[in-house]
Amino acid sequence: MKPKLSLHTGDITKLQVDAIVNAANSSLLGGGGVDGAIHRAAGPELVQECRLLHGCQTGQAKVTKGYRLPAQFVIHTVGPVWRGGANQETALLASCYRESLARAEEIGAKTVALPAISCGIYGFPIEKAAQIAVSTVEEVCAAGANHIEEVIFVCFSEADTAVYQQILQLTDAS
Ligand code: AR6
Repeated sequence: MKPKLSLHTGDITKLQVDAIVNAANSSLLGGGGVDGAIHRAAGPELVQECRLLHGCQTGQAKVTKGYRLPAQFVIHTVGPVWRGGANQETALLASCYRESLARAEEIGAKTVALPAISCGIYGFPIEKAAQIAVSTVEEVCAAGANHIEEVIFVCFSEADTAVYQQILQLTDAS
C-alpha cells in the first residue's frame, strides 16, 4: 500500500501516532529543540534507554519506546550540521528520512510523524531541507509499505508549513 502524506503545524510531542521521529545528536542523550521537548515529555526513562544504544551516526536512526508520550515509539535520527552544502549534507539528510522510515516499518508503525530534521540548531536551510524531506519520503512511499499508512510532516511554525505546503502542492494542510 502507498502511504498517505500529510502536513501538520504544531508540537510533535502531542501527536497520537505510532512513532515520532526525533532530530537528535550523535550522543542520543538529549539536547535542545525538538530533542529537548521529546525528552521532557517522555520523562527520564527515555534517556535511560538511549544510554543503552551507545549513540547514533549522522544519517542513521535508532528506536526507543515513547514512555510518557502519546506516541508508542521514538525513532531517533541524527541530521547533518549545515556547513554550506558541500559536505554530504543532502545525502545525509535524505538518509535520515530513509532510515527513519525503515525503522518505522520494522516496528510495524502505521502512523509516523517527522519533524524538519536539521532545520533548527543544525542550520539546514528550510527550502532545501523540505525538498529533500518530501522527495525522499515520496520515493520511499512510491515503493509501497507493508505497515506505514500515513506519514505526517510536522512543522513548528506556519512559515515552515507554507514551505512544505508549496512543495507538497497541497491546498489544505491537515
Ligand atoms: N515539535 C515539532 N517541531 C519542533 C519542536 C517540537 N516540539 N521543537 C522544535 N521543532 P532542532 P536540528 C522544530 O533544533 O536542527 C538538539 O539540541 C524546529 O523549529 O530541534 O536537527 C539536538 O540534540 C526545527 O524546524 O533540530 C541536536 O544537538 C526542527 O524542529 C540538535 O539540536 C529541527 O530543529 C539538532 O538540531
